[in-house]
Amino acid sequence: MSSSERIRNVQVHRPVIYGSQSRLLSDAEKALAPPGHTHRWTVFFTSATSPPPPAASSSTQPPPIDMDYLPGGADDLSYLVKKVTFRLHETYPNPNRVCDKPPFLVSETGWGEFTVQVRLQFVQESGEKPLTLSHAIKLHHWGAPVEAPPAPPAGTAPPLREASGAASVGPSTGAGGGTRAGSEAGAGAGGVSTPAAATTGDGEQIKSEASTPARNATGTPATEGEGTEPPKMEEMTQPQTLSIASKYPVHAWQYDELVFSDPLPAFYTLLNQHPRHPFPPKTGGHAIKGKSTRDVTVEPPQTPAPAAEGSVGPAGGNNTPGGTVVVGIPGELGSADVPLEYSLAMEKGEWNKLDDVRVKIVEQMDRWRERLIAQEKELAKLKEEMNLA
Ligand code: SLL
Repeated sequence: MSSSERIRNVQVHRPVIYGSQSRLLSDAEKALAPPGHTHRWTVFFTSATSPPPPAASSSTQPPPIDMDYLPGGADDLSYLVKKVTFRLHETYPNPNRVCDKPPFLVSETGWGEFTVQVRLQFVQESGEKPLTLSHAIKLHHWGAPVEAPPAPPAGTAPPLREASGAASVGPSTGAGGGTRAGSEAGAGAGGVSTPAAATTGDGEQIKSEASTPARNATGTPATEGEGTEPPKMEEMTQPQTLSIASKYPVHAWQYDELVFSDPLPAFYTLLNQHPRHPFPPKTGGHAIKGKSTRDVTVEPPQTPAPAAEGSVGPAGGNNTPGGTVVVGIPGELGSADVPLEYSLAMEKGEWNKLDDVRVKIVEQMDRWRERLIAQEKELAKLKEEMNLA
């Protein structure tokens, strides 16, 4: 086989994460930032597996929240990715930011949301065309804001009651406790979505952001299109009541897979020399472990919370023995529910969801088939009657 001849019918997948993380600026940061800037955001592209969490400390205190935590990165993708260019909004100086080695990220301050183009260029020997991903940077949490209760005495944190009931807060990362028996075998790689890629005229592939499972399904991205103008001075000087959620980082990232079809032999060898790190079996609680300070205890809803089952992750719903339901940030349908790290359990959960849908489709087809048979019988009967008449 010549070195330029592609290996047919072979596909190699490499799981990645791309998206953004953002948070409010502290007062000290605001003083140093350009006028009107309210947030720090980081847009990034990385391998999907997170490195193992640091060894647990002997302290009984939960680890402090890492306000700038980014997931993934266990695999160094530089064997594969030569360059990542982030195309920012034109209000930024030099909007084309090039990273020619990991970490592939841009961190900036600003006041408004916009969509960033993430252009991946692969190593020469791959023979792969550049791929442009698109990501909408999020600065604001989703869901109805929950106002902070009056400040508790120092050192205490009263339980919060959530307006809409905790049941609705469960993310559909679809993993963990909700996985079903008997479907173990199906939970292989590739059981997760592989968004379609389109090709532009010049042959470059453009991928639009795939619809993300839970995040887009619940809540409204209420602030889309907001922030077309910098905040006015009087708004900035007005003391504002901040919702609890607004004090936490906004996570807007997604799992995806780079899929290389019919690779060149040299590239195939290269890919095989760099296998991916597998996901941990379960989300190990990276920056935030178990019932951390980020979790808020709310009273259980009237009816059992179906969404609390089958979800994991630091911000996922979790039934605790005492009957309380631990959820993510109240008022947060969406951004707080994005898992901080991906696991095999989540992959399995996604697989189960697909499997459930397959079963439903087959049932639907059976129903339609029965209807068709009945109607064909009816038609035959009517025809016969006509012939007799
Ligand atoms: C829009 N969503 O579509 C807006 C654009 C631009 C954000 C938001 C910082 C730039 C600067 C910044 O936050 N730009 O320093 O002014 O029109």
